[in-house]
Amino acid sequence: MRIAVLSGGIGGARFVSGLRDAVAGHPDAELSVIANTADDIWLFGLRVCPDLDTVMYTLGGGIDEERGWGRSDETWHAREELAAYGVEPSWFGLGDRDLATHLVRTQMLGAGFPLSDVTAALCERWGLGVRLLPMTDDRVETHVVIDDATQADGRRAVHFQEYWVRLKAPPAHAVIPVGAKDAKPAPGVAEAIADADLIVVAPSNPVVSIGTILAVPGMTDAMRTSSAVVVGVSPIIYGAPVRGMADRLLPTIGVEVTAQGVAEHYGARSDGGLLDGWLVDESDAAAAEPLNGLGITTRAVPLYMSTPHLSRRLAADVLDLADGLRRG
Ligand code: FO1
Repeated sequence: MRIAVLSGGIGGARFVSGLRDAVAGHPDAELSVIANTADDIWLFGLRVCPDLDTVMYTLGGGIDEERGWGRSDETWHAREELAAYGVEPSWFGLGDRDLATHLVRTQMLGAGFPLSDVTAALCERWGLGVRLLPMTDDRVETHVVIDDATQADGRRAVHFQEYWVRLKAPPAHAVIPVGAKDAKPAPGVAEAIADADLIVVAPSNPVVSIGTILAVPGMTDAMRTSSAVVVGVSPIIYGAPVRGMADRLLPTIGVEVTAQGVAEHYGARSDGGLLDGWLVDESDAAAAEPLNGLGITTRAVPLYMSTPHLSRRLAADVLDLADGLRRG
């Protein structure tokens, strides 16, 4: 069974880890993870790819579980030295072990390798057991428009990482995936979607993770024309994101911060949208009836992935719903 997963950062990585465990028994299971790269940032001359690294470290067993990003057993000497030199940005934490990943990536990019080759090379070390693909090898960068009284029009755009890490996600007016319209899906991405038996939209941020992946021209058409069953997992539980800032960003695209609102935003496959099925938390069971009415087969299951066992169970619920949809 070929499965393609659209994933962002921490929530998506935890879900993919559970899915890999859930299909461990299926010898014919092939898992491809298409990760968001619009969070990526140049820092001190190094290319940092947070969502790719979060999936790589989580599935490779190198993640810092408590933070959900960066490396376990991390030290911060380089960061302290950079701060001692007074160089900015000091608000983004680059750990010493994590720096090695960015050094290798930057060296390979500098030698002319595309991000997809670099990612495959880095993943060699970690033995993920899944194929990790950047959504594109081209530059796509999420900028967020926020208030700024010092500007003539009272607004300015900041890189997503500054918005999220330094500014702590203030109210936003717009989210712009800069460069998206000129981007192409990375090698293997369109095929992973076209050849999939199941496509899963992971419980990642619908605006700056899933939204940016879908902003790459060709992605939504590939999903709509794929013969795969498409099942999504709500990133919103009882009106709030499990983590992150989806509640701040969904209003910028006019989407309600609810499990139902996000599903309606992705749309029903039968209506030209993306979803065949949708999982909501038990606390959002009331969303099932209206969504079923829209043609999105919806089930209420426990969505919190606070342990690997729960991630595996959620993944099993996705596979179960997909099975039911395939049988028709
Ligand atoms: N998130 C933070 O809140 N603070 C940080 O200092 C920080 C550093 C960092 C370094 C490498 C990396 O891969 C991720 C890092 N993140 C940090 C998380 C990052 O902002 C988010 O994981 C994604 O961009 C959103 O999914």
